[in-house]
Amino acid sequence: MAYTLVVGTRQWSSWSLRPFLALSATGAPFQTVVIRLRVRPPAPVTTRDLILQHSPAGKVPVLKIEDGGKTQTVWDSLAICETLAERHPGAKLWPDDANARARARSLSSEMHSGFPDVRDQLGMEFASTLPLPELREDTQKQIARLIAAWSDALEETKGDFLFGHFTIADCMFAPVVSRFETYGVPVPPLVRGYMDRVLALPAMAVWRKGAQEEIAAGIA
Ligand SMILES: N[C@@H](CCC(=O)N[C@@H](CS)C(=O)NCC(=O)O)C(=O)O
Repeated sequence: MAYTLVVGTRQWSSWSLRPFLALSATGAPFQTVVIRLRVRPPAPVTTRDLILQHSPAGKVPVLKIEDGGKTQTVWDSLAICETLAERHPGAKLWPDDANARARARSLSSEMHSGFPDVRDQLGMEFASTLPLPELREDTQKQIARLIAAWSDALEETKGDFLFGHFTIADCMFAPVVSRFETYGVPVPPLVRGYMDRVLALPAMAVWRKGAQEEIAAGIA
């Protein structure tokens, strides 16, 4: 059995970071294939051309699972995380408690389908520090919701991560942690502590090194 995770430019690909963290948390060995984002026509080979070689959906991340001579392709960040949780129960990628698991799934789905203004105004620039732009009212409301959601979970579980130990909910929010760090979004101490623990994860350091290399190579 072998895993290959196809991701986008690490400086920018917030969706790719999520399953990268989940896969890293399983402890399973895997290979990472990086596709350069934002290569558009008239380039002879575009980002889209390259992604279509891996998935008909035309988006990264994509997980390829080679098992017994067959290759299973899984695409979309949350579907990949769910698949990893099923395949690696020992990694406890979801909380054990059914109520906590339902909350973790709700928060993960809320992130997956929401916060459009935060994503638009505070684009992920993983290894950079940038000035905070003037925030629209909707962006401010979404930031307040993120801080409230994280604070509620941290107060309830009193753990290092949203549901005590590291779960898919933390993977789903890690790109937002990165955005808050990049743009210096003001946060209360409880959230600051959470952000520091996410930023200090070994897998985040691996991702950061990749993003720094992309910047140095002039491709991000
Ligand atoms: N809902 C998808 C979103 C994936 C997505 O939008 N990925 C972007 C990169 S972060 C992409 O592949 N863009 C294709 C392109 O730039 O051509 C997921 O959760 O995986």
